[in-house]
Amino acid sequence: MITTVFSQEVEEARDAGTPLVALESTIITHGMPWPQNADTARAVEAEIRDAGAVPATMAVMAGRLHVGLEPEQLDALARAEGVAKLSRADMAACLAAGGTGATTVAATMIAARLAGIPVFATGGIGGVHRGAETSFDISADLYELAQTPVTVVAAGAKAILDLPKTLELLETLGVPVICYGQDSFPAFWSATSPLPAPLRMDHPEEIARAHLARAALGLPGGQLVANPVPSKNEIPRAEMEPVIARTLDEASALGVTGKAVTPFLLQRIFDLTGGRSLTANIALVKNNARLAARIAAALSTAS
Ligand code: PSU
Ligand code: MN
Repeated sequence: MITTVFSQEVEEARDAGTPLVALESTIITHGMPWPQNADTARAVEAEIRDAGAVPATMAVMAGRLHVGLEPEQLDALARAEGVAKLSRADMAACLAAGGTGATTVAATMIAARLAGIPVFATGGIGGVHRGAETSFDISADLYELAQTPVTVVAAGAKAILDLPKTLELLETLGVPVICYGQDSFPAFWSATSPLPAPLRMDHPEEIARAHLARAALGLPGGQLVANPVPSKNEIPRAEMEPVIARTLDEASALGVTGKAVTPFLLQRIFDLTGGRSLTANIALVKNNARLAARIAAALSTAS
């Protein structure tokens, strides 16, 4: 029914049993401006290779599901405009229509499961938006974590969100939130937050064992590994909060809703921080890629 295309290096990794790490493409098309998006995508892939694993960047291109992109495909996606942002609700429709779309966290988890890749690195997951009690804007990423068995390494949820509500919903959905090496939940651009870590682990091997234990218990769903941005690249919360509040006011004044909200906020935060938010974002994605590669290696020896 659907055509899956593996990149050459993913194909070789599958044959050789080399650990794979899934990567999303919405961060490339909707999360960062060109050309930093292309540079970052390449740098993140390189981090994974340096750690002995192989990157599998997911995307739908011309109606085919790509698991791993060739360098020229990655570049074309980074330059493309008007690419769809695909989540659980619209991924199949895009494939059926022969369309092209970038995968969010939810859609990347679906592709990773299909390809047998248990670990995925990104920047920050979507979550419960501030004001969700009236807008009902809650990312499908949370529900995907509840049902698709992929361990997602992120710097927490994007701090534009309502982080306490996001953690509450993750708990309700039975998603383990594992903070890596610290006792507080990271806040994307900021390494820490006042929110206590629901779970803490300090070793990739332990995270891998927890992933396997969930499967052994017959539990559906994945794990969120919340890995703080390296402290030298962080923007402290006290500095971020007024910026976030201002961009949220702008979004509501302009009537930005639905899928456009997250890309709009990220772009305005980039403008208002003079690009520092992007520097932090790039550093945290690379950091997440390194940790994901270590978890993938631990999983491939443990299973
Ligand atoms: N992380 C980033 N930048 C991004 C995203 C994550 O550093 O652009 C994307 C992810 O693809 C995530 C999506 O799934 O934002 C969430 O969008 P929404 O809030 O509309 O569900
Ligand atoms: Mn949304």
